Amino acid sequence: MSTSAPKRPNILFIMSDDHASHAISAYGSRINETPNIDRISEGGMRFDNCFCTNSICTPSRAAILTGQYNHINGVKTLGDSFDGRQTTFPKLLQQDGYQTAIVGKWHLGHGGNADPTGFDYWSILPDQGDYHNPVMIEMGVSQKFDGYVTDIITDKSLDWLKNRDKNRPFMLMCHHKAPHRHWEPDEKHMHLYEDIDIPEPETFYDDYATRSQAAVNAKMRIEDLHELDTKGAPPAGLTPEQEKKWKYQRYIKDYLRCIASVDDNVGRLLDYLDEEDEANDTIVIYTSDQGFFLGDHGWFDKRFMYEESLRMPFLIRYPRAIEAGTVSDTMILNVDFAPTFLDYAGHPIPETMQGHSIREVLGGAAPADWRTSMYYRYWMHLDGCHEVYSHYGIRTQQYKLIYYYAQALGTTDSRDESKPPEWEMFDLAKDPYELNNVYSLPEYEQTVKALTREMEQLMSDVGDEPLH
Ligand SMILES: [Ca+2]
Repeated sequence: MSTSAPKRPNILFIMSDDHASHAISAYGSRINETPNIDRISEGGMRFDNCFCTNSICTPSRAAILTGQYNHINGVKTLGDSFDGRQTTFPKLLQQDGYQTAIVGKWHLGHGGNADPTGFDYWSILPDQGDYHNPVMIEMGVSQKFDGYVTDIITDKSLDWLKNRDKNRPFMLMCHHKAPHRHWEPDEKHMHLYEDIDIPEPETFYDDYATRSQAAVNAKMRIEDLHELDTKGAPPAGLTPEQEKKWKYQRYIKDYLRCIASVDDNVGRLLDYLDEEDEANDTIVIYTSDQGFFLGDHGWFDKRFMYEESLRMPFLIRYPRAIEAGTVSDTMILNVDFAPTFLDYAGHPIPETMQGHSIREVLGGAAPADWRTSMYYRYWMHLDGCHEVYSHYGIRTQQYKLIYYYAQALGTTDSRDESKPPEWEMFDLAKDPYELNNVYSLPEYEQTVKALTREMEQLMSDVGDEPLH
């Protein structure tokens, strides 16, 4: 046995876009199978409480790169470009001799300071990119590629891996566009699920009784899916309920078909690590930039602090340090990823990063002072598309408190005094589907007060401010 210091691990960071954990069989999906993604959890650890700090694409990606909340890294909304001059974990790994690359979805702007920094190689989709025959911007040069985007991203990832310097560790971000709207499957999976009905979720007929106007008025109901989403108009003569059911089947089947391709391609990367005998020395992660509503609460999309949108899948394998087949309910956040990577690479974690390394959690036990609650904030008030209200909130192990503060239009940090703010609170132990808002019930009065204080403390800890 070698007595030399252990090698610094490779990092293979696979992330998809809008893939909810309840569409992964390792998480007990009722609607699909993901055998290759499951290989990561079978060989490592599954996290059941990994949450994003703002459930929307671009901001979550900025939080992941910087280890900071969005009011610090400057990317609060989809419209904000990322300033690549900031400290990011790829930059620090590159300085330490890691070979670094990103292939696929970037979605943090491009050109000028928004181009990826800290990567030896980058090949990204412009903005959302296309599913079929996508253009990719490779080290600043745009080129169109024939084929299906999930295959192409994997091909390019494998090409880069095969041509790397095998004497130095690598950090590769393989970031898929799929299964983002408009859910366009490839030929191979086009007919999957054709002859079956996908089960509807428990909360498919949520009537939003007891809840905020924010929930009532959100435009992300299954009924709001349009023809581009459902790849055609519903048949004539359906009742409203029949039409909702029809739209759900069209939506969810294409969503799951896109995931089937992601799963196949995850398998290709894992096979490569096995063939190269690199699996033991490589940290492999599968996650998504946030969760997604799969008909839950009658919705598609994300943004809300409700569980299906807040929760990120997070599966991690590293045979040298993580026991195979383990599950953790420790609360981890997207801002923890960057410090974790740096920790494993032996790089000091900058004071400016707000997340915490999960290395001890992966070793089997969370530190005694590990967080038991988390702070969340969504800024895209009435975006003209999904019309979700801005909100912030706290989630503890048992409760969730959400404050829809009636943001003034055209601002990101002030209230419209003419509009009433709204509160929601859920007792997750009694109401895991978040159907019953208990904020105004007398028996929860003391809990509401305590949660409000704790939320304001968390806000203050991360450098954000309450809006009264
Ligand atoms: Ca996303």
